[in-house]
Amino acid sequence: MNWRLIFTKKLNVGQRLVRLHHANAIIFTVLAITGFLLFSSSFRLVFPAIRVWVRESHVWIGFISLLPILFYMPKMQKHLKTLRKRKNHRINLYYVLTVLCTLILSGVVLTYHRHVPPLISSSALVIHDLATWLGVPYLIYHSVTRSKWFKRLVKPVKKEEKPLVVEDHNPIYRRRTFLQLITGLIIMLVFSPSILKWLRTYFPELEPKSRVADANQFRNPQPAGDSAPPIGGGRRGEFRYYTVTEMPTQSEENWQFSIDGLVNNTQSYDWDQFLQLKRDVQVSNFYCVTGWSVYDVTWEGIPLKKLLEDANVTKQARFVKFYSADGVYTDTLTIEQAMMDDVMVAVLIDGELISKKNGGPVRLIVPEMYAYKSVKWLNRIELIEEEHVGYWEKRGYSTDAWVSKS
Ligand SMILES: Nc1nc2c(c(=O)[nH]1)N[C@H]1C(S)=C(S)[C@@H](COP(=O)(O)O)O[C@H]1N2
Ligand SMILES: [Mo]
Repeated sequence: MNWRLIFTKKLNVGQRLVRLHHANAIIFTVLAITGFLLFSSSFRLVFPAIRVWVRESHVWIGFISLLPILFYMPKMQKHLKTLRKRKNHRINLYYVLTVLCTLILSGVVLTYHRHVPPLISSSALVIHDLATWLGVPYLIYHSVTRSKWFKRLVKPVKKEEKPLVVEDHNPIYRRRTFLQLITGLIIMLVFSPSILKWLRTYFPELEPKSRVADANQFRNPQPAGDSAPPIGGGRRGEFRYYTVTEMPTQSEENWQFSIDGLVNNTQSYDWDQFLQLKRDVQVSNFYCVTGWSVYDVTWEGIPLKKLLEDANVTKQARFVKFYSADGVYTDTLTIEQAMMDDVMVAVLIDGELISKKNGGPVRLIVPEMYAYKSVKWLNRIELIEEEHVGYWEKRGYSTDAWVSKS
């Protein structure tokens, strides 16, 4: 296609609509692909280094996708007139426009999610996902069944074309309906695993039983009175389970937790010793920088402050580095941040052991910062002098992880 033609005056409305339509189709294909990469957990595993770059591109192209729609707006009246007698085409048009506008609006909120309350960004993410899974398969179906090669497949082009007769028993129509059905089925098949994965974040019951049963076989300690329901519990929202490696398998026998580096008393605990440490309960919110949040989560664990006091940190230490049993993920806090009262080395959620996919048996919780600070499968804390740059920070996430309180 020739992009310049979109802007020239010589075209009539019909031709312009076709050009806008093509521009839109290309832009949304790129958005669908980049969006899918951002959603995909395999992408998180295999290409973490370009994740932030893909997100930036998705955002920019998202803004560009506004242009064809803005150009279209003045022509909409005329377009609708041409569709006066074609109800299906009109419904199609309204549907497509609704999907596009919903995606763009929720996308803008997500782009600036650090400036809006978390409740709004969580809703925007749900809406963005919903519009994606309800809209994108349809948009693809629409593009395929309206494309030239599909039409050629239905009705091979011949020299002397006769006008189509609109009758149900016309073989061309039957063939078209059949091919449309097949196309629809193929698209649904391709999309269903992702849609199912998305639905599972909201309906954990959909998870196959074998995966719900937690592989982590640690002994459940006695929860504090206000940790388990009915006093504890009551969190709102769902976790999306993230990992950048295979989830590490840990067992009670070989589990080790250590605090070392610039401390006077290097500490090392096995599971029994770790459960002897005095635990607190806190209810806090959990914010992921991609826009989702879980509210009022009841965690029970050892305040980090307490562990650091036991280890007796030396004057030289300026940063606290956290290691994961996955062997790859790390992050850091300054000593001052690490000493905040609500930073917790958590062992229980709602009075039960934290599940493996949720980062158990032991994970860090830093409620006032985005959750990329909350290292899962935490097994080592090292006190250091020079700043360490964490896993995601190295790959483009902001070193300022504070959640704005506005
Ligand atoms: N070891 C490890 N810790 C991690 C991550 C990870 O991939 N690996 N992801 C971080 C991010 S970005 C978030 S949002 C939370 C997600 O926690 P959840 O998987 O329990 O929902 O864990 C954080 N801690
Ligand atoms: Mo995150």
